[in-house]
Amino acid sequence: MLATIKHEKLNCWIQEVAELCQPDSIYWCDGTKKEYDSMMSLMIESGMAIPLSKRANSFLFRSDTSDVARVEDQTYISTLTQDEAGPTNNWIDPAELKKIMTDLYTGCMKGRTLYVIPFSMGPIGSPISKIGIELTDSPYVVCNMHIMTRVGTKVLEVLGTDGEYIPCVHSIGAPLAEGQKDASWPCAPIEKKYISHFPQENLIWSFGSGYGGNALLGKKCLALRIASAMAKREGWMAEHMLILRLTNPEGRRFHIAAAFPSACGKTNLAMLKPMIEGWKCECIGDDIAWMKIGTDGRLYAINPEAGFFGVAPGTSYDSNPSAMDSLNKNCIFTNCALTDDGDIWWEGFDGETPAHAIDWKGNDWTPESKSSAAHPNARFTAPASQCPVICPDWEDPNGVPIDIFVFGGRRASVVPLVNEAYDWNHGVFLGSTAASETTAANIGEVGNLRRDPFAMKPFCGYNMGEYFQHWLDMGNKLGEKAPRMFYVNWFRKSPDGKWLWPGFGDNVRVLKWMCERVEGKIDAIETPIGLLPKKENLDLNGLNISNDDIEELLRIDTEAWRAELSDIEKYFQQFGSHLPQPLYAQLENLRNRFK
Ligand code: GTP
Ligand code: SPV
Ligand code: MN
Repeated sequence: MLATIKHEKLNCWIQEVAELCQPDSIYWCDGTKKEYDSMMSLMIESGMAIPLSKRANSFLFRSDTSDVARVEDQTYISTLTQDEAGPTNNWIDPAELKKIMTDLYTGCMKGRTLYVIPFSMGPIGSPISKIGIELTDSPYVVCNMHIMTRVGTKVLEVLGTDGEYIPCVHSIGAPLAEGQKDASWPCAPIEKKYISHFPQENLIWSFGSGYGGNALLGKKCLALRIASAMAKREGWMAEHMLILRLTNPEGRRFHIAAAFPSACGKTNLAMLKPMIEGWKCECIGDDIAWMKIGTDGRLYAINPEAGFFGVAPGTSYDSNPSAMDSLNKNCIFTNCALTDDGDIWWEGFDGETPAHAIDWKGNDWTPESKSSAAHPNARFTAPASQCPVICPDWEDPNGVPIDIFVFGGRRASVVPLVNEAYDWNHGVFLGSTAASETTAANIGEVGNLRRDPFAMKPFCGYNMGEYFQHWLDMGNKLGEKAPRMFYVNWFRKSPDGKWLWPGFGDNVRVLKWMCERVEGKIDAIETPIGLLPKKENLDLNGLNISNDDIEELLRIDTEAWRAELSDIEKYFQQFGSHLPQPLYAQLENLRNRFK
């Protein structure tokens, strides 16, 4: 196949990487099922993949304990100046970083195969889509990329002899000496992991990790960090957002894009099973949205991915039946527990807790064990096409017109269930000040409150202050046709630590309120922080929730908000001259509304 590729630049680059990394062989991926199956067979043979007797063509993997999530502390935006990367990104000078990584890459694929993965983010050939080529020494990555992106020969056909692509280099950083037995999850030690982006040359270099967003480079690296920088230059948007279509009982469709931080509810909302009669929800995407202004002046979104890389723990028929129904076949499970009858299991799974299982580290586990059976960031990789509520238009190259933006996060207190922005700039203020408790999706402490603006803190490929300006600019361009903006918090707790809001399928009640606001059917209460629902306008039919809890969910704690004001002021300071003036004005307005 190599001989048929007449793309000189591509061939030269592959040659260069091969000379540096010194793999035993080079293999071009064609994206076929046959290829997937043979790659999986190799991994079963080596002991890396465990076939699951209960789920057709599905496999369990257990990662190294150092390699279980994204590594934000070792993720770099390497622009010419540090100022261009901004205060929220790690930065190393490009020449210096390339030197460090070139040393690491030298000979790093010895004893392994270099796989060439041509992939498309977005439907192949769509004007919004982008082509990437990932070079990796991990067959696990190849199989995951088959599910998460569109891989194969067709991509090369679109590329032709001089088409543009985003080069993505990936190595697990674990060369094999002759005769050396491979680890069941080879990777480099934590201090040698580097996830590097060179947005000014659209280049990605990843080393040392085989897990998730560190290794499946089409996802966070290309579709968010590199794409966000391209989008800024070219006037479109690349966001950490789910996309869904909600149809009301009259048949009117609303398209909603929502940005919540990692492990804060995008997959669950994207596939929600509405708990109120007559409303229908269809999933378009669960993690990333690429959006462009269409010829009619509205904002259109596509999902650049082809699969779900979803958080496993907590997923059940009770919380997310459509996700569960997507997992019956053709899936990859990573760091889940294995039951004695050959199925996967995790905390929050339906039914009885197994009396015995093998935990994610490969050890015996019983309900008495001190640690969890699945890792909190255990994930499933599932084809989007298997989701029973996938929208028939999910692959429409033109995308769907967005009516509503939702921002949010995990806040045990302060932030109410829902509020609406007064206008676009106020919405940008809400997005830019979003805060959330940290989760297991990143290696590091869990439960610390931090600002995660637009859920993009780990994913913005340039100066966050300039990114805020881009949001303001998009609002100016969209004018009257701009989506309406809302802020939600499903995670408010009572003083004794219980969720106040049932969440999941009941979140449709909040979405219904938003749709009725957009239709102009209902008015709202003006408060200092935004427009809040009148209690009687929230559809709580069939919901067993006390009046006190509803009051608490909608309560504005003035003292807590005053503290928030000074915290936002401090937070804004780090952006210096990059912070757009209108956001200072918004802060001033908020302060005044509390007077
Ligand atoms: P990434 O894939 O990391 O970007 O995450 P995500 O935003 O898609 O997160 P996901 O939907 O997988 O949610 C992860 C966690 O949030 C799980 O533990 C869920 O059980 C929990 N969760 C999701 N929705 C709700 C909700 O409405 N209420 C509550 N209480 N928990 C929720
Ligand atoms: C996230 O952490 O936001 C994810 C998982 O969606 S990963 O692809 O690993 O980044
Ligand atoms: Mn994500």
